[in-house]
Amino acid sequence: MDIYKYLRKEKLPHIWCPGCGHGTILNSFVRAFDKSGLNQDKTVVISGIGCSGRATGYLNFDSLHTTHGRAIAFATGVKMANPELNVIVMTGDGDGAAIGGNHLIHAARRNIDLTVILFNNQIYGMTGGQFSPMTPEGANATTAPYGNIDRNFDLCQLTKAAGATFTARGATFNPRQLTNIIKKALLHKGFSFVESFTQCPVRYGKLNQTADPVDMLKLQKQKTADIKKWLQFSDEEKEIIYPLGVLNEEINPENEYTFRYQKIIEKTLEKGVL
Ligand SMILES: Cc1ncc(C[n+]2csc(CCOP(=O)(O)OP(=O)(O)O)c2C)c(N)n1
Repeated sequence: MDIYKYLRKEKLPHIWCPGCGHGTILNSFVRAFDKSGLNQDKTVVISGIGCSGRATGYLNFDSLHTTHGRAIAFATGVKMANPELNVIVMTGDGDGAAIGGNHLIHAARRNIDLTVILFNNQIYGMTGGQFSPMTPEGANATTAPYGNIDRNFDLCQLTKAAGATFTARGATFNPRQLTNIIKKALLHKGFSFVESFTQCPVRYGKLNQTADPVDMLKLQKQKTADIKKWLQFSDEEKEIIYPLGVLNEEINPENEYTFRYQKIIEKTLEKGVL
């Protein structure tokens, strides 16, 4: 596979710190896209602001690098204007779950055909390590030097409850699984949400005694389990271990937002309103 077909070589080297996992997600995305058979010229990648937001700058697709927390709002506009396009959002846990959390739940509620890939490094990386809604309880951040007291979200459960018809979780320690998950999400008709754990040794790790990226990958492995195995766990184990894999998939393309909107357009045309 020619990976450079999908990358803007002139934008490299990237800005990500040594040991950062964001490049692994980008790599998994490119491989997933290649396997999906989707048309690169009919695909738009959209991001907000953050280290994760830089991903779209490195991708050789039509792209929009938008404002912090608003990638899904822009993506909704693009998809509504041209439902033929494959519209993909790349966002961070701050961008997508804090300032942009509102857009995330409403896009899921509408079941609009977007694929959202959320780079969860459990912190605001770009701005220096403030805690995000995904910083674990008890973990340190520059704005929580004595430990974070907030509980964090389960983003897959949140988006599923809001109406997402595809939710999945992956992690950078297992890029092969992540690639498979992203490919399935890309091909899903409806709102698909993929959360990927990614290590941030510089902003998160240094404050939490895990500055070595390899140790962070080992920790990811310890704190996660494949969904098939996870389902056998006790309730106590399920509280502390995250399931990986496709967690929810409902196939009903007629329930998709732009499909339903098209029906309204047709109805008004029939009645001669337009
Ligand atoms: C409206 C607005 N508020 C705040 C900021 C500052 N800001 C830029 S990136 C960012 C957080 C990024 O964290 P995350 O989305 O988790 O991405 P990461 O950098 O960790 O990949 C913040 C608060 C901004 N650019 N715009």
